[in-house]
Amino acid sequence: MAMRKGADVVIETLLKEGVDVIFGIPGGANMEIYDALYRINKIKHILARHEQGAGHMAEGYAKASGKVGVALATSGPGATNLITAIADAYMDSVPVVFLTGQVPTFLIGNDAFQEVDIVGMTRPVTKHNFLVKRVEDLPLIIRQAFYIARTGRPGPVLVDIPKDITQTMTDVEIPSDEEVINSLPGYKPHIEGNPQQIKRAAQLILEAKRPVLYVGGGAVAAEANAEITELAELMKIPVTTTNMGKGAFDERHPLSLRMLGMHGTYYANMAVYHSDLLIAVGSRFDDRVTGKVDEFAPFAKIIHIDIDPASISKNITVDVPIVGDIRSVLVRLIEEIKNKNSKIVHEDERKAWLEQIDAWKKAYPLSYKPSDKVIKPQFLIETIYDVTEGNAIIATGVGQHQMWSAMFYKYSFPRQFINSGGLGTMGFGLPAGIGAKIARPDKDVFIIDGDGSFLMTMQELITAAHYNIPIKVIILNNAYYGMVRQWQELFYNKRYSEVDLSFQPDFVKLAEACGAIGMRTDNPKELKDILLKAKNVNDKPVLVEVIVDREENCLPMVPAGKSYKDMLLSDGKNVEAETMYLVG
Ligand SMILES: Cc1ncc(C[n+]2csc(CCOP(=O)(O)OP(=O)(O)O)c2C)c(N)n1
Repeated sequence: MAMRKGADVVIETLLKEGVDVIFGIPGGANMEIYDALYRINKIKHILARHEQGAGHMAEGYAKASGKVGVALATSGPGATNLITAIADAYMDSVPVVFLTGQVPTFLIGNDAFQEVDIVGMTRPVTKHNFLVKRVEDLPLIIRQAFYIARTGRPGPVLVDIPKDITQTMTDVEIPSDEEVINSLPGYKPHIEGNPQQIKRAAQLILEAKRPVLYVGGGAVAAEANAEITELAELMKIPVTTTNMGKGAFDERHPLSLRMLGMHGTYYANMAVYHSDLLIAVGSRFDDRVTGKVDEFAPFAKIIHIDIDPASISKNITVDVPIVGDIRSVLVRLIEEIKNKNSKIVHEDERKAWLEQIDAWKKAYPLSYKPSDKVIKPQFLIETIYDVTEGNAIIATGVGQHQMWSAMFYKYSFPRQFINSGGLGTMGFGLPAGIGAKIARPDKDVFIIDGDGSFLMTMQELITAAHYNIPIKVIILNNAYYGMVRQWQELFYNKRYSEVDLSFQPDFVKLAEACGAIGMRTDNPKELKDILLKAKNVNDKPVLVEVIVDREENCLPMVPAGKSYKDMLLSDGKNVEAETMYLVG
């Protein structure tokens, strides 16, 4: 191998990994890498306007494509600015490699200019992290980082690279796939599930009277949507997905219960509450899903299929744990069921179960009070659904707008709904949507953002305009930190403490100042036309500010830590679950 700088090795290794785009910001400690990027000129670089934005762009790219995203920052403040995105990727199991510059090795620990211990700081929020100490280790470490990020339960991996390492000349070779795998003897994600447990699961599924499939983000990561649909149809099992699992099962399918949990549908929550068998697939029993754990699926046996052994029985004790790749386990499970002639033992009870679910769907669909005077947020989401014919990728910030986007847009394919589920990061939507559009230029990308969330990373609109990325940013403007206001209304007797955002920038002028197109409406009658106009712009970003009903609440809702029985419905009523159905 020829002699070249460590920085060139970084780029060569990224090329070997198939990286076609990097999101980042340069600085003193990563300047050699930027110089190599310039000289080798084979990887597109998107210059973010804040490292947090670069990190979320890499996440959005990874979430939309299934490939590993890459973000690059300098040492010190560049690296600390990435931390929110790193934590976000960790909570949502997003495969991203974060590369940070570091002060030269001989200055580490000396309080050098722009020095922070980013490896120490990110240890709790990375799947793994590395400090490169010798230039010879550089390509192997970067390749290990990619391998760890995308295999097993995916997640963020950080590689901290001191400046002198990027300057040192080396003839190190880029290691092969085999060398990478052999260099990590302690890291062997399970692929095949245990055959005995799969047999038990098949038997339980055939014998169940009231089964429910509860599908999470792991199913999206494993690209198991076809197998989930096959299992659901074969065994006539209703399917509910988590926020992260959206798109793993078509929400327009008659067996879909849509989302469960805090802002889930009435019928999903009732079905889980009354089920006698819950088949959890790539889901982690998050507290936003379970509410009060003792009252979550209290009558059900639980099967849990997951690639991550650490998530089994972490929050809820399960009866049949199956650790393995979700798609491979489901293929085996379906085979096993077919071997048993797919004979459902309690046909009549199953039929009654599906009828009961249909009755719940009819009695309490997702609903709101329409208006022709003011734009209802739910109507906004429905209109976006209409205008995009259900085909757009939707990215959101965090708050009411995120939950309305989860409820009133129907998702039919994996990687369609991109939002911050685990960390709940305001400011995620705009940069993640930019990353998603770069990953999927063939798709319309609508970013549905809250006014509050948008303000947290709004400078990335400049990035979108700089590269003529035709994203559609729809700001649902209620001039509040709406979700917090809703909690204050419901649980703090309307004491609205510090949630008023009515002192605002002029969003239309702001968009124009950033190089985007700006539009605004508060009129339900012109909403559709304005959204269509935005959809048809192909050469630059568009921002549409939509003034909505200010104090609309996002319902139904299970209050935090409560059970499904305490669900608040959109008509203001409470539910008494036991009275709705006789568990027999
Ligand atoms: C970075 C960050 N800070 C604070 C919060 C707490 N928080 C959750 S929702 C919310 C309000 C969101 O307001 P907005 O983006 O305007 O959306 P809306 O709820 O009005 O739709 C806040 C402050 C958070 N999730 N993330």
